[in-house]
Amino acid sequence: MERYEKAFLAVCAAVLVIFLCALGYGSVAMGVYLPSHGGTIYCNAGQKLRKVLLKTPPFDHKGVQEIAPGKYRAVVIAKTWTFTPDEIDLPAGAEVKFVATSLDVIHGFFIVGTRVNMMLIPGQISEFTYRFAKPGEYLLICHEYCGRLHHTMSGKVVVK
Ligand SMILES: [Cu+2]
Repeated sequence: MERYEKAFLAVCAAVLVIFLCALGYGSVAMGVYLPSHGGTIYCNAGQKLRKVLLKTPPFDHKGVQEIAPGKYRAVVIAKTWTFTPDEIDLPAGAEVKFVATSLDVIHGFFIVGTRVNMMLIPGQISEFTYRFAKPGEYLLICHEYCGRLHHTMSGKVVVK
């Protein structure tokens, strides 16, 4: 084997090891992970997604619910160009599981300054768990272009 081939293989192996270490560090030490798929909302032929969704738990009770001491669930529905509810109030230090979906087109669900970043697809349930350690007001925005008034689609998370 040529000397340059060995050097090239060594560089490739080193780059692979560095990338795997970065992936491991990000997912284990920093807690970065993809949003999970919370399920699918099925409609029969002729049914409107809107009617089925609003009767399907947990979307029949939108908003924040305490599911265990210090643990909350925030159920949010996105539609052009609003989030319902558009204000989510939480106590500092609480762990919250966002459960969200879209009624019409693909929307984004991004809370600025946090790792909460999901895509909301009609008929699909997106979930993401996060702990808000610091009190403050966090901006919630749609970051998937969803039409003419996309830039106005926002909400807030108020942590006290
Ligand atoms: Cu949008």
